[in-house]
Amino acid sequence: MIENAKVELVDLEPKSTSLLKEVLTGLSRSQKTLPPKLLYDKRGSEIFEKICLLKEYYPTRAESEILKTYAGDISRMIGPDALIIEPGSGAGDKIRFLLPHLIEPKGYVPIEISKEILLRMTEELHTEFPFLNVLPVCADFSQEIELPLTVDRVPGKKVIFFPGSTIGNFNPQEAVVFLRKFGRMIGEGGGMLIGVDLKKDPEVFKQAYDDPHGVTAEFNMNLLERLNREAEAGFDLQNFAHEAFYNEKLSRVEMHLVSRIPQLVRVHESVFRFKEGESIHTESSYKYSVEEFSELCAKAKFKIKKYWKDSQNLFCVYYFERE
Ligand code: AVI
Repeated sequence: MIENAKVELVDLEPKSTSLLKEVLTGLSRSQKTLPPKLLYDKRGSEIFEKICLLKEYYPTRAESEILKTYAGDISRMIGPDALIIEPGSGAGDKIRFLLPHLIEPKGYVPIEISKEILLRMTEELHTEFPFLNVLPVCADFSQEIELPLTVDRVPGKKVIFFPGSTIGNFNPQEAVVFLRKFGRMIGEGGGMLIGVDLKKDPEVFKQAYDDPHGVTAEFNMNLLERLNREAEAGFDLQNFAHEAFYNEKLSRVEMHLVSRIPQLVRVHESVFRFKEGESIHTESSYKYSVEEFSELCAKAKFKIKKYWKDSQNLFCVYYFERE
Protein backbone atom coordinates (compact mmCIF):
# COMPACT_ATOMS: atom_id res chain seq x y z
CA MET A 1 0.00 0.00 0.00
CA ILE A 2 1.20 3.48 -0.78
CA GLU A 3 -0.08 6.40 1.17
CA ASN A 4 -0.70 9.73 -0.42
CA ALA A 5 -2.29 12.78 1.23
CA LYS A 6 -5.80 11.66 0.27
CA VAL A 7 -5.49 8.61 -1.93
CA GLU A 8 -4.59 5.07 -0.98
CA LEU A 9 -3.72 2.85 -3.90
CA VAL A 10 -2.74 -0.76 -4.28
CA ASP A 11 0.57 -1.00 -6.13
CA LEU A 12 1.10 -4.29 -7.96
CA GLU A 13 4.42 -2.94 -9.28
CA PRO A 14 4.10 -3.40 -13.04
CA LYS A 15 7.22 -5.10 -14.42
CA SER A 16 8.88 -3.61 -17.47
CA THR A 17 9.76 -6.22 -20.07
CA SER A 18 12.95 -5.68 -22.04
CA LEU A 19 12.19 -3.22 -24.81
CA LEU A 20 15.38 -4.07 -26.68
CA LYS A 21 14.63 -7.79 -26.68
CA GLU A 22 11.11 -7.24 -28.01
CA VAL A 23 12.39 -4.88 -30.70
CA LEU A 24 15.16 -7.22 -31.90
CA THR A 25 12.72 -10.18 -32.03
CA GLY A 26 10.13 -8.19 -33.99
CA LEU A 27 12.59 -6.77 -36.50
CA SER A 28 14.05 -10.25 -37.16
CA ARG A 29 10.73 -11.58 -38.51
CA SER A 30 10.18 -11.87 -42.28
CA GLN A 31 7.35 -9.31 -41.92
CA LYS A 32 9.09 -6.93 -39.55
CA THR A 33 6.86 -6.00 -36.60
CA LEU A 34 7.03 -3.89 -33.46
CA PRO A 35 4.71 -4.39 -30.45
CA PRO A 36 1.90 -1.77 -30.61
CA LYS A 37 2.19 -1.05 -26.89
CA LEU A 38 5.53 0.66 -27.68
CA LEU A 39 3.55 3.41 -29.42
CA TYR A 40 2.49 4.69 -25.99
CA ASP A 41 5.49 6.35 -24.36
CA LYS A 42 4.79 9.77 -22.80
CA ARG A 43 4.86 11.58 -26.15
CA GLY A 44 2.99 8.78 -27.92
CA SER A 45 0.21 8.95 -25.33
CA GLU A 46 0.01 12.73 -25.79
CA ILE A 47 -0.23 12.35 -29.57
CA PHE A 48 -2.90 9.66 -29.12
CA GLU A 49 -4.95 12.14 -27.09
CA LYS A 50 -4.69 14.53 -30.05
CA ILE A 51 -5.88 11.74 -32.38
CA CYS A 52 -8.95 11.27 -30.20
CA LEU A 53 -9.89 14.92 -30.77
CA LEU A 54 -9.66 14.68 -34.59
CA LYS A 55 -12.86 14.97 -36.59
CA GLU A 56 -11.67 12.04 -38.72
CA TYR A 57 -11.04 9.71 -35.73
CA TYR A 58 -14.71 8.91 -35.06
CA PRO A 59 -14.38 6.12 -32.38
CA THR A 60 -13.97 8.47 -29.38
CA ARG A 61 -16.81 10.75 -30.42
CA ALA A 62 -19.16 7.91 -31.36
CA GLU A 63 -18.51 5.95 -28.16
CA SER A 64 -18.96 9.04 -25.99
CA GLU A 65 -22.27 9.73 -27.75
CA ILE A 66 -23.45 6.18 -26.94
CA LEU A 67 -22.40 6.40 -23.29
CA LYS A 68 -24.03 9.82 -22.89
CA THR A 69 -27.25 8.92 -24.68
CA TYR A 70 -27.79 5.50 -23.12
CA ALA A 71 -26.20 5.97 -19.68
CA GLY A 72 -29.54 5.31 -17.95
CA ASP A 73 -30.34 2.17 -19.95
CA ILE A 74 -26.76 0.87 -19.58
CA SER A 75 -26.91 1.43 -15.82
CA ARG A 76 -30.20 -0.48 -15.58
CA MET A 77 -28.61 -3.40 -17.46
CA ILE A 78 -25.65 -3.39 -15.06
CA GLY A 79 -28.07 -3.27 -12.14
CA PRO A 80 -27.56 -2.18 -8.52
CA ASP A 81 -24.56 -2.78 -6.24
CA ALA A 82 -21.99 -3.24 -9.01
CA LEU A 83 -18.24 -2.92 -8.53
CA ILE A 84 -16.97 -1.38 -11.78
CA ILE A 85 -13.43 -2.38 -12.78
CA GLU A 86 -11.73 -0.45 -15.57
CA PRO A 87 -8.46 -1.94 -16.90
CA GLY A 88 -6.28 0.76 -18.50
CA SER A 89 -8.48 3.54 -17.14
CA GLY A 90 -6.15 6.42 -18.09
CA ALA A 91 -7.69 9.71 -17.02
CA GLY A 92 -11.09 8.01 -16.59
CA ASP A 93 -12.86 10.25 -19.09
CA LYS A 94 -15.48 7.72 -20.19
CA ILE A 95 -16.54 6.34 -16.79
CA ARG A 96 -17.64 9.89 -15.92
CA PHE A 97 -20.55 9.51 -18.36
CA LEU A 98 -21.84 6.54 -16.37
CA LEU A 99 -21.03 7.39 -12.75
CA PRO A 100 -23.98 9.74 -12.15
CA HIS A 101 -26.40 7.08 -13.47
CA LEU A 102 -25.12 3.88 -11.83
CA ILE A 103 -27.53 2.43 -9.27
CA GLU A 104 -25.86 2.44 -5.85
CA PRO A 105 -22.48 1.24 -7.11
CA LYS A 106 -20.28 -0.59 -4.61
CA GLY A 107 -17.24 1.15 -6.05
CA TYR A 108 -14.99 1.93 -8.97
CA VAL A 109 -11.62 0.21 -9.48
CA PRO A 110 -9.40 1.98 -12.02
CA ILE A 111 -6.42 -0.17 -13.07
CA GLU A 112 -3.66 1.93 -14.60
CA ILE A 113 0.07 1.45 -15.22
CA SER A 114 0.93 5.13 -14.65
CA LYS A 115 0.85 5.91 -10.94
CA GLU A 116 0.84 9.65 -11.64
CA ILE A 117 -2.27 9.49 -13.85
CA LEU A 118 -3.99 7.09 -11.42
CA LEU A 119 -3.44 9.31 -8.37
CA ARG A 120 -4.59 12.41 -10.22
CA MET A 121 -7.81 10.85 -11.50
CA THR A 122 -8.61 9.28 -8.12
CA GLU A 123 -8.32 12.66 -6.43
CA GLU A 124 -10.50 14.24 -9.10
CA LEU A 125 -13.15 11.54 -8.68
CA HIS A 126 -13.14 12.02 -4.91
CA THR A 127 -13.99 15.67 -5.50
CA GLU A 128 -16.54 15.10 -8.27
CA PHE A 129 -18.24 12.05 -6.69
CA PRO A 130 -17.61 12.29 -2.93
CA PHE A 131 -19.78 9.25 -2.12
CA LEU A 132 -18.10 6.96 -4.63
CA ASN A 133 -15.77 4.30 -3.22
CA VAL A 134 -12.69 4.55 -5.49
CA LEU A 135 -10.16 1.71 -5.15
CA PRO A 136 -7.21 2.47 -7.45
CA VAL A 137 -4.85 -0.34 -8.50
CA CYS A 138 -1.50 0.41 -10.14
CA ALA A 139 -0.83 -2.50 -12.50
CA ASP A 140 -0.20 -3.44 -16.12
CA PHE A 141 -3.56 -4.84 -17.24
CA SER A 142 -1.96 -6.65 -20.19
CA GLN A 143 -0.41 -9.04 -17.63
CA GLU A 144 -2.41 -11.55 -15.59
CA ILE A 145 -3.77 -9.52 -12.67
CA GLU A 146 -5.10 -10.97 -9.49
CA LEU A 147 -7.36 -8.44 -7.85
CA PRO A 148 -6.06 -7.44 -4.41
CA LEU A 149 -8.16 -8.85 -1.54
CA THR A 150 -9.33 -5.35 -0.60
CA VAL A 151 -11.02 -5.23 -4.00
CA ASP A 152 -11.92 -8.90 -4.42
CA ARG A 153 -13.80 -8.99 -1.12
CA VAL A 154 -16.05 -6.06 -1.95
CA PRO A 155 -19.52 -7.65 -2.15
CA GLY A 156 -21.60 -7.16 -5.29
CA LYS A 157 -21.46 -7.99 -8.94
CA LYS A 158 -18.12 -7.28 -10.62
CA VAL A 159 -18.40 -5.50 -13.96
CA ILE A 160 -15.50 -4.85 -16.32
CA PHE A 161 -15.61 -1.56 -18.22
CA PHE A 162 -13.35 -1.72 -21.29
CA PRO A 163 -14.08 1.14 -23.70
CA GLY A 164 -12.16 2.55 -26.67
CA SER A 165 -12.04 -0.57 -28.87
CA THR A 166 -8.77 -1.50 -27.19
CA ILE A 167 -9.79 -5.14 -27.63
CA GLY A 168 -9.43 -4.50 -31.40
CA ASN A 169 -5.66 -4.12 -31.01
CA PHE A 170 -5.40 -7.86 -30.18
CA ASN A 171 -5.84 -10.47 -32.90
CA PRO A 172 -9.02 -12.55 -32.44
CA GLN A 173 -7.18 -15.50 -30.80
CA GLU A 174 -5.36 -13.18 -28.38
CA ALA A 175 -8.63 -11.34 -27.74
CA VAL A 176 -10.31 -14.57 -26.56
CA VAL A 177 -7.39 -15.32 -24.21
CA PHE A 178 -7.63 -11.79 -22.91
CA LEU A 179 -11.41 -11.91 -22.42
CA ARG A 180 -11.03 -15.17 -20.50
CA LYS A 181 -8.72 -13.29 -18.11
CA PHE A 182 -11.48 -10.74 -17.59
CA GLY A 183 -13.90 -13.63 -17.03
CA ARG A 184 -11.66 -15.03 -14.27
CA MET A 185 -11.43 -11.59 -12.68
CA ILE A 186 -15.21 -11.06 -12.42
CA GLY A 187 -16.36 -14.67 -11.91
CA GLU A 188 -19.66 -16.27 -12.90
CA GLY A 189 -22.53 -13.81 -13.20
CA GLY A 190 -20.14 -10.87 -13.59
CA GLY A 191 -20.65 -8.32 -16.34
CA MET A 192 -18.61 -6.68 -19.09
CA LEU A 193 -19.38 -3.35 -20.76
CA ILE A 194 -17.11 -3.08 -23.78
CA GLY A 195 -16.74 -0.63 -26.67
CA VAL A 196 -15.77 -2.07 -30.06
CA ASP A 197 -15.40 -0.52 -33.50
CA LEU A 198 -17.74 -1.73 -36.26
CA LYS A 199 -16.97 -2.75 -39.85
CA LYS A 200 -17.68 0.02 -42.34
CA ASP A 201 -16.65 1.69 -45.61
CA PRO A 202 -12.82 1.40 -45.83
CA GLU A 203 -12.62 5.07 -46.87
CA VAL A 204 -13.79 6.03 -43.36
CA PHE A 205 -10.93 3.95 -41.91
CA LYS A 206 -8.43 5.58 -44.28
CA GLN A 207 -9.42 9.07 -43.07
CA ALA A 208 -9.34 7.99 -39.41
CA TYR A 209 -5.97 6.19 -39.50
CA ASP A 210 -4.19 8.32 -42.10
CA ASP A 211 -5.66 11.67 -41.19
CA PRO A 212 -4.95 14.66 -43.45
CA HIS A 213 -3.43 16.61 -40.52
CA GLY A 214 -0.63 14.07 -40.15
CA VAL A 215 -1.31 13.43 -36.44
CA THR A 216 -1.55 9.63 -36.83
CA ALA A 217 1.63 9.72 -38.96
CA GLU A 218 3.36 11.57 -36.10
CA PHE A 219 2.04 8.94 -33.64
CA ASN A 220 3.48 6.10 -35.73
CA MET A 221 6.80 7.82 -36.49
CA ASN A 222 7.28 8.61 -32.79
CA LEU A 223 7.95 4.91 -32.34
CA LEU A 224 11.18 5.23 -34.34
CA GLU A 225 12.24 8.26 -32.32
CA ARG A 226 11.60 6.24 -29.19
CA LEU A 227 13.80 3.40 -30.45
CA ASN A 228 16.57 5.84 -31.33
CA ARG A 229 16.48 7.07 -27.73
CA GLU A 230 15.76 3.88 -25.82
CA ALA A 231 17.19 1.05 -27.96
CA GLU A 232 20.33 2.75 -29.32
CA ALA A 233 18.80 2.63 -32.80
CA GLY A 234 19.82 4.74 -35.79
CA PHE A 235 16.54 5.19 -37.70
CA ASP A 236 16.62 8.20 -40.04
CA LEU A 237 12.99 9.34 -39.88
CA GLN A 238 13.24 10.96 -43.32
CA ASN A 239 13.68 7.49 -44.79
CA PHE A 240 10.39 6.08 -43.45
CA ALA A 241 6.75 6.89 -44.17
CA HIS A 242 3.52 6.22 -42.27
CA GLU A 243 1.02 3.98 -44.04
CA ALA A 244 -2.44 2.82 -42.93
CA PHE A 245 -4.96 0.73 -44.86
CA TYR A 246 -7.88 -1.61 -44.32
CA ASN A 247 -7.04 -5.28 -44.85
CA GLU A 248 -10.46 -6.51 -45.93
CA LYS A 249 -9.56 -10.20 -45.75
CA LEU A 250 -8.46 -9.98 -42.11
CA SER A 251 -10.99 -7.26 -41.14
CA ARG A 252 -8.35 -5.01 -39.69
CA VAL A 253 -6.77 -1.62 -40.20
CA GLU A 254 -2.99 -2.03 -40.38
CA MET A 255 -0.44 0.64 -39.57
CA HIS A 256 3.04 0.30 -41.08
CA LEU A 257 6.26 2.27 -41.28
CA VAL A 258 7.50 1.90 -44.84
CA SER A 259 11.12 2.22 -45.87
CA ARG A 260 11.40 4.85 -48.62
CA ILE A 261 14.79 3.53 -49.81
CA PRO A 262 16.98 0.42 -49.54
CA GLN A 263 18.86 0.90 -46.28
CA LEU A 264 20.65 -0.67 -43.32
CA VAL A 265 19.55 0.37 -39.82
CA ARG A 266 21.48 -0.30 -36.65
CA VAL A 267 19.67 -1.24 -33.45
CA HIS A 268 22.06 -1.67 -30.51
CA GLU A 269 24.54 -4.31 -31.73
CA SER A 270 22.40 -5.60 -34.63
CA VAL A 271 21.92 -4.31 -38.16
CA PHE A 272 18.66 -4.72 -40.12
CA ARG A 273 18.33 -4.56 -43.89
CA PHE A 274 15.31 -2.85 -45.45
CA LYS A 275 14.39 -3.10 -49.13
CA GLU A 276 12.70 -0.09 -50.71
CA GLY A 277 8.98 -0.36 -49.84
CA GLU A 278 9.57 -2.93 -47.08
CA SER A 279 7.59 -2.18 -43.94
CA ILE A 280 7.48 -2.60 -40.19
CA HIS A 281 3.96 -3.55 -39.10
CA THR A 282 3.30 -1.49 -35.98
CA GLU A 283 -0.41 -1.98 -35.17
CA SER A 284 -3.57 -3.82 -36.17
CA SER A 285 -7.02 -2.58 -35.29
CA TYR A 286 -9.61 -5.33 -35.81
CA LYS A 287 -13.18 -4.43 -36.76
CA TYR A 288 -16.21 -6.60 -35.96
CA SER A 289 -19.87 -6.87 -36.84
CA VAL A 290 -22.19 -7.36 -33.85
CA GLU A 291 -22.55 -11.07 -34.72
CA GLU A 292 -18.79 -11.61 -35.05
CA PHE A 293 -18.00 -9.92 -31.78
CA SER A 294 -20.75 -11.79 -29.93
CA GLU A 295 -19.36 -15.08 -31.28
CA LEU A 296 -15.84 -14.14 -30.21
CA CYS A 297 -17.05 -13.37 -26.68
CA ALA A 298 -19.04 -16.62 -26.53
CA LYS A 299 -15.67 -18.43 -26.82
CA ALA A 300 -14.75 -16.76 -23.53
CA LYS A 301 -18.10 -17.71 -21.95
CA PHE A 302 -19.64 -14.26 -22.25
CA LYS A 303 -23.28 -14.08 -23.27
CA ILE A 304 -24.57 -10.94 -24.99
CA LYS A 305 -27.33 -9.10 -23.13
CA LYS A 306 -27.69 -5.84 -25.04
CA TYR A 307 -25.82 -3.49 -27.36
CA TRP A 308 -26.07 0.16 -28.34
CA LYS A 309 -24.86 1.96 -31.49
CA ASP A 310 -24.27 5.67 -32.15
CA SER A 311 -26.55 7.65 -34.49
CA GLN A 312 -24.27 6.99 -37.49
CA ASN A 313 -23.78 3.25 -36.82
CA LEU A 314 -20.02 3.68 -36.57
CA PHE A 315 -19.34 2.14 -33.17
CA CYS A 316 -20.94 -0.28 -30.72
CA VAL A 317 -21.02 -0.66 -26.93
CA TYR A 318 -21.98 -4.14 -25.69
CA TYR A 319 -23.06 -5.51 -22.35
CA PHE A 320 -22.20 -9.16 -21.70
CA GLU A 321 -22.59 -11.45 -18.72
CA ARG A 322 -20.23 -14.27 -17.76
CA GLU A 323 -21.96 -17.65 -17.85
C1 AVI B 1 -6.08 2.44 -28.87
N1 AVI B 1 -6.64 1.91 -30.10
C2 AVI B 1 -7.99 1.37 -29.88
C3 AVI B 1 -6.55 2.81 -31.26
C4 AVI B 1 -7.22 2.13 -32.50
O1 AVI B 1 -8.07 2.78 -33.09
O2 AVI B 1 -6.87 1.01 -32.81
C5 AVI B 1 -5.11 3.15 -31.58
C6 AVI B 1 -4.93 4.01 -32.80
N2 AVI B 1 -4.05 3.82 -33.73
C7 AVI B 1 -4.14 4.76 -34.65
N3 AVI B 1 -5.10 5.56 -34.34
C8 AVI B 1 -5.61 5.13 -33.15
